[in-house]
Amino acid sequence: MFMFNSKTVTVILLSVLLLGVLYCYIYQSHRFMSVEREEITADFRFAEVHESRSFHLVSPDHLQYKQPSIEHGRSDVVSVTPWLAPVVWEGTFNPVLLDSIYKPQNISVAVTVFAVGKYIMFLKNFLETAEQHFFVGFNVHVYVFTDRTKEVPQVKMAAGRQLTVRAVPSSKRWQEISARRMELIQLLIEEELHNTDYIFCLDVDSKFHGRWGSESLGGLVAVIHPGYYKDDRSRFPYERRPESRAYLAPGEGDFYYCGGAFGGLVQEVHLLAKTCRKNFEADAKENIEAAWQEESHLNRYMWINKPSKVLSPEYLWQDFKSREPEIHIIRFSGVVKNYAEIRPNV
Ligand code: UD2
Repeated sequence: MFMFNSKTVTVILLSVLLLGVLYCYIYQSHRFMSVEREEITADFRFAEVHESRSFHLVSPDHLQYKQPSIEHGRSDVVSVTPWLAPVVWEGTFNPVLLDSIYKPQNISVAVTVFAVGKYIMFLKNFLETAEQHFFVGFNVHVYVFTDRTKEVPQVKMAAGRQLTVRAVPSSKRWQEISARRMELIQLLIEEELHNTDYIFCLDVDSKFHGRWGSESLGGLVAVIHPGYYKDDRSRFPYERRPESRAYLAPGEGDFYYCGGAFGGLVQEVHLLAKTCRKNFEADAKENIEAAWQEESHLNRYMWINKPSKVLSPEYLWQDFKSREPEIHIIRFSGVVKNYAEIRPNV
């Protein structure tokens, strides 16, 4: 009879053990890889559906509108970025054509607006003027974040438009209220906006004066700040301390974008909000607060992730500024306010 000696038995046992370990490792890594692949595929499919909707522009047959010219147009302003994103100015688009492309898509647009503490006083004007000018005729869902839920004004809204109030805690620091918006926008998207196409995040101390509609739709949408658009980039108030995750070095940056208005496809804004929040919080752990809180992080984000549509300062003017010749229309503007009176801290 064939007999195993103890050496052979040890070798066999070790080989079996090794094979077992190898099997577990291969099995686990295959599982991990397929989960990752599924997530990527799912994300991709989600993006694909939205992308195809935003890129596939179907115009109704027989629509009559002014012939577009290839020789004449706005020559006093630049209407395309170096990465070939449109910069939207009055006179660069046809609103009737755009609405007739987007209305049949039955798109939904969410709006976030924060009215914490005394900023509740701006909400009525914001909501009333939004009814008159913001995506008129579209499905619009306004999300108001406030600590004064009982003071939210009753504003009559047209069919297809609705308002939801979300309670948020008060804060003793305006910087925190402003900056925490990214976190709350991220959570709102995760919790409620699965079936929403686009989102715009706007400052409450503002009002609409003119059309803001389908011409503003895009993947990632930024608004050029009215205060700096004629300045050299060295004068932009970016975060300049290299320790901060919002840092932009001299010689970097395209435009200075507003923290008071940005938007785009829901999944794009989700990534923006999540990234800015993460960077803001990582900075906070090291006791750094960027020069202009979330606005600085947004500017850093947009430097790397170029907006696919840029809105001119018509989309966020400031009432205290005198009108410039290239501004043919003011669509949305920040009202004049007394910071000392309305902010919880100075
Ligand atoms: C700029 C930006 C703002 C933000 C800030 C930096 C524009 C036009 N504005 O404005 O978006 O990036 O710089 O942090 O780009 N809020 C309250 N309660 C408060 C304080 C703020 O609800 O007590 C909310 C409110 O929605 C307000 C927003 O935060 O509109 C921004 O605060 P702000 O208007 O005081 O900031 P400001 O004027 O410095």
